[in-house]
Amino acid sequence: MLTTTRPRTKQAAQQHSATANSNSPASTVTIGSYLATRLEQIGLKHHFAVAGDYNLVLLDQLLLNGNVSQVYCCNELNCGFAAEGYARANGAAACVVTYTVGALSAFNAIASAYAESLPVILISGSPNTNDLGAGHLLHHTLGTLNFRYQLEMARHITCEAVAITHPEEAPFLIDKAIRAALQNRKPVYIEIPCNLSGALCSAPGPRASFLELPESDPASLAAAVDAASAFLRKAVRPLLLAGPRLRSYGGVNAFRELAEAVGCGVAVMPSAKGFFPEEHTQFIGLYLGSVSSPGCSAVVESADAVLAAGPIFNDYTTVGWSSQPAVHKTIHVDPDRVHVAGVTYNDVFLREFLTALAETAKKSPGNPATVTQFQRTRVEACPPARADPDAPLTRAEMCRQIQGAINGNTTLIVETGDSWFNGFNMALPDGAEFEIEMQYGHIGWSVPATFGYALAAPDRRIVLMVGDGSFQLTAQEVCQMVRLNLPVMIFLVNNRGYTIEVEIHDGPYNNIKNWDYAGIMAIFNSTDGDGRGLRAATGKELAGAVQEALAHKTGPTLIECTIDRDDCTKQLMEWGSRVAAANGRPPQRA
Ligand SMILES: Cc1ncc(C[n+]2csc(CCOP(=O)(O)OP(=O)(O)O)c2C)c(N)n1
Ligand SMILES: [Mg+2]
Repeated sequence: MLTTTRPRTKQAAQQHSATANSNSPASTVTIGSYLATRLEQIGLKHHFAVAGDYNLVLLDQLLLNGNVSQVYCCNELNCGFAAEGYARANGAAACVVTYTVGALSAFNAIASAYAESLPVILISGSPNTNDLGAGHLLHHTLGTLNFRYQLEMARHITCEAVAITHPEEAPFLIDKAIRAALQNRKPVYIEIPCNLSGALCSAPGPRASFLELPESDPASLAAAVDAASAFLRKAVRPLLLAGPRLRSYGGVNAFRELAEAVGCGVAVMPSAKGFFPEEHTQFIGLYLGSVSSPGCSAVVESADAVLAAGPIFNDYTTVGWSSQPAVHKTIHVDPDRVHVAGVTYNDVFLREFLTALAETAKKSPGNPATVTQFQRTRVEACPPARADPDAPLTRAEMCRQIQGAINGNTTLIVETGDSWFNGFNMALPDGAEFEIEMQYGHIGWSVPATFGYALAAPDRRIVLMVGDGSFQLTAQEVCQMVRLNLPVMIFLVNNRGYTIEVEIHDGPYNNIKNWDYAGIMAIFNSTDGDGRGLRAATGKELAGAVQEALAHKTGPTLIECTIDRDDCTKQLMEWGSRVAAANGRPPQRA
């Protein structure tokens, strides 16, 4: 018997009944085609893939859908990160890999999507159902008769993991997983046996209710809003702090509305840079404890009420636990609950809470005390001086020139390393976006993630800053930018090592083999590519390279910027020493 998927909401029920009529009597499609339709319906124009015999029929089925292009990656780690980057620009993403040898590599990137709250759908081909329970040993496995381990491992790094074992249950399981990803803003896992991708199941409706976020408990929401608004009203110096989860949980616009209703100063956490316009009159800077942007930390730390929306306070963002707003001064808004001065309101969802609080705040007069305080004490940043064009390139001159390439249509992507701090110091004009993977912090993330992001945002100017050490992990994926003619600008910072690690704790392990990074582009181009690899060892060379990169539209341009090994930001030096101190705390006695 074929089942049809059952809608859960009124809106979906209407759509479903329209579908049921148009498709009746129960029409059928292959499981692969069902999945392709669902991917299309949730707004994907691409999915990422690496082929393997357990997924080949599935890839064939997905190819039949002309509205979702199949995009290939060099390996499954990169494939997962490409999807992670795509989800940042597009809201969701999918990647398809083969069993174990592929999936276990992809898991690292899927864990990143979990940490960064991005709905990435990982689809893995798996063994033929006839082999399960038949005592057959299979390739690409552990060489045991256990074929459940991959599903069990996936459960730890996804919010839903399903394995299809019969065509009849495929529509239900696929929908269940996709709905979970979109509602929780976390990755999910779908396992499809190689002999089922082409098997028939019931046809999908025109659109399921995937995008509906869960609703808050009304009483809990009202109580949280009452408590938070009283807390903000009685504050002498209220302040808003944007956190990294704000975007994933749909709160960016509501946050701005709330900020404008309260009229107070607004700071952003590092991973929330760009979530509030930097040119806004209420913007007071990037808050990162003692290495915040100028004038910001004094205002944040002297505020008597801080509403932190979707924050992540970890050892890095608190600068080795040296700066975390005190609980009694804080309204802490999590994706699914709110804490007001330590009192928790459950089942209150971020976007609804911020929207309702903004409505309430509009009824009271604003309190601009923290904006005034910031303006009184701020030191006008003087534009960095242009270096002697023939002098050896410095980090400061490199950043000055990269800043010049950033406009309102730019997305600046920064890799783990001193590129984080260089990125924090960049000014974002209105419309510019900023991407960072600071919770997971996997070096090498940025190259495939930039590839994925660039595919999803073809009209934006994509600028990547990546260190030499990070680049060496995932460099191959630049070839996919060449293959698809993506005009990404890559600033490869060659400081001959793991400088961020040098500042935390130095040793011989922080030295790396030098590469001819600019020369690598010729290898990726081979006979048919149009990537450019340029070298800049002086300001003059960099200026010429930037001009060439801006004009080059038929492929990526990698500019290898050579700077001194110790030429790093002062913020990295201080942050590094504090993180080292936190890492080095001796074990506590009971
Ligand atoms: C997968 C992974 N392995 C190791 C690390 C530890 N780690 C963090 S930053 C870093 C070095 C980054 O060096 P580079 O990209 O050259 O940046 P720089 O600070 O030199 O600008 C390392 C090894 C990590 N974050 N992720
Ligand atoms: Mg380096």
